[in-house]
Amino acid sequence: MNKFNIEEHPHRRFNPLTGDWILVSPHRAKRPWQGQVEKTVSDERPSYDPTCYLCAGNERAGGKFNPPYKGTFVFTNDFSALLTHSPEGNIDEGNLFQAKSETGICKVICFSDDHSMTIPEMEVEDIRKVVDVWCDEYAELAANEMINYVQIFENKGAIMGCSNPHPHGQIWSSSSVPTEPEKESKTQKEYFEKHGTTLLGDYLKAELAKIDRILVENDHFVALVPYWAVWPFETMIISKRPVQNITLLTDAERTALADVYQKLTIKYDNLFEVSFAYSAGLHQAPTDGKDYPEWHLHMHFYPPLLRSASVKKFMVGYEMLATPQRDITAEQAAQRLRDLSDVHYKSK
Ligand code: H2U
Ligand code: ZN
Repeated sequence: MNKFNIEEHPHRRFNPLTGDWILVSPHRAKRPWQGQVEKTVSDERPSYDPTCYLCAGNERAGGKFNPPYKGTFVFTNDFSALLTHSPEGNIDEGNLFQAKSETGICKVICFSDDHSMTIPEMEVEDIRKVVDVWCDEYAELAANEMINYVQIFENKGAIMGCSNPHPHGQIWSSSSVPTEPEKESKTQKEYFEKHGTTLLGDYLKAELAKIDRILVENDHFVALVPYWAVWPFETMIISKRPVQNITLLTDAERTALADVYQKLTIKYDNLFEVSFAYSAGLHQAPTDGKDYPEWHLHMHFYPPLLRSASVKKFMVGYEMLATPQRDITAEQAAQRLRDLSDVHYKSK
């Protein structure tokens, strides 16, 4: 029997942020592919679309009109998944039937008045305005006694179920801490109590010493492929300074976040020369008024594409029933992304 080689042999990897294990099968990456043939779809769009419910001045479902905004624009989701005034209630029938009423506030953020834009095609100074909106919204929602967690996210691309190509993101804030941040809260607290430093601070230091999973680095942020990535081109942005939430970022750090967000998404677009779909979002400390020194601000990117502009990874079968699995290793994915140009393919 030859020696275990992480580049070649099936293995499990641990995600210290969630406590989950994933399966990696590097030997399978060599298997032949006879799948869909690529067809190039043009994604050219006008700067203004009279039928778009996010463009300035247009009517939304439900009859409200967007103002003639420039830059960013925030509004309360017309079809909010959470409501401010749902009645309080609790069902607890012997542990097996539990339910609790839940309240919250959902918002939509237009990143730009330009319908044709996407984050990787926007200027850093304009993405910085999006970061500023995130900060303002987080602060406002955190000040609301009802809200104990603020989830800021971006769902990009029809393949991710995004309903409209107009550049936008969402915020869902709630009275409970949802499942994923709850898991990360627990693991980060345990780590901080044991080591006195943040889990992601130590992880980032170790990654910067290794280099092989680093994609983009500026003075204040790093984008990398996490060791435990599940999606083929999953990445994370981590702040170099451990901060609990975005409102604690300095002026220079806010711009650096906009910069790394742009550079990472340019690499994504360049991978298959297509506007690259993903779900991305910030993870930060709960907003229940307590102090969370263990919480380290970061952003996850979960893109579904695997092999080309249209061939996506399916989380099905074994993944649904047992554990997530990937073929190409995190290091191979990082290498591919790192080798790509920092200049957007459309502007070449
Ligand atoms: P996506 O980012 O997944 O496409 O969702 C867009 C959101 O916009 C969605 O949550 C909201 C939907 O409820 N929306 C409005 O608030 N007003 C509208 O007129 C249409 C869509
Ligand atoms: Zn639009």
